[in-house]
Amino acid sequence: MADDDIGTTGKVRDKLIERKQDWAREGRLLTGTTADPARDRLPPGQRLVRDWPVLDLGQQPLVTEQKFRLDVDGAVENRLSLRLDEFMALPQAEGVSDMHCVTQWSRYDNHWKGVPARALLAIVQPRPEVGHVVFHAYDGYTTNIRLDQFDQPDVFLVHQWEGRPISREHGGPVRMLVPRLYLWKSAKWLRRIEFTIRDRPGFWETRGYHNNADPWMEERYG
Ligand SMILES: Nc1nc2c(c(=O)[nH]1)N[C@H]1C(S)=C(S)[C@@H](COP(=O)(O)O)O[C@H]1N2
Ligand SMILES: [Mo]
Repeated sequence: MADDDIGTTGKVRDKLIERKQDWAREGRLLTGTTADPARDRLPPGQRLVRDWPVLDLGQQPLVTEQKFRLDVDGAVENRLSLRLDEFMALPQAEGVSDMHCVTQWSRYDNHWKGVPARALLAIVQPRPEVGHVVFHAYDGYTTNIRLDQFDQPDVFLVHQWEGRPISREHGGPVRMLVPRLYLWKSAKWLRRIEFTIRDRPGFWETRGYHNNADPWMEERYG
């Protein structure tokens, strides 16, 4: 399967995607309230979990060190195409953040290690006209955010969770972490980061999910 081609052959997967699209149309799980992140740590309609649920399109690519490549391109001054050891040699930092999934679970105090988005920005230097970022993954998944949402101190390209390498099911060796947006914006099995001038909605964004995905505004669908 090509990197940019979501396989649509799996019947089970088609059913799963259809069901989620139906939920989006029906506005399932919406409480109709909003909250202030400064006051309310838990966004509306969410409940806390202690484990870390696994959600994806049902296919978990095996991205070996041998196979791994991370391309950073689009409208940037300096493009990158990194092997895993080259990625690990970029500036690293640790962070603690909460996760919020549109399927209603939240998990507090996750410890991460990885490359801060801002460190990457300093290296690749997006051109002034860049306004958006598209993440591409090894399973063909894509998702989009604005540049100002990427350019935040708590956004990381992560490779460790709770002191251990991120597991295959959670998107290892390297996944995105954009903790103040619903978790579908955090692409697992990261393959490519593309800086774009115009917005390009990704896999779920073109299937009824909200483009902006702020949990405190309950931007689940839209
Ligand atoms: N590559 C890829 N990334 C993905 C997905 C996916 O299907 N493929 N699913 C998204 C969705 S809908 C969610 S809720 C989170 C789940 O991450 P987790 O399985 O580590 O909890 O991953 C997001 N990133
Ligand atoms: Mo999700």
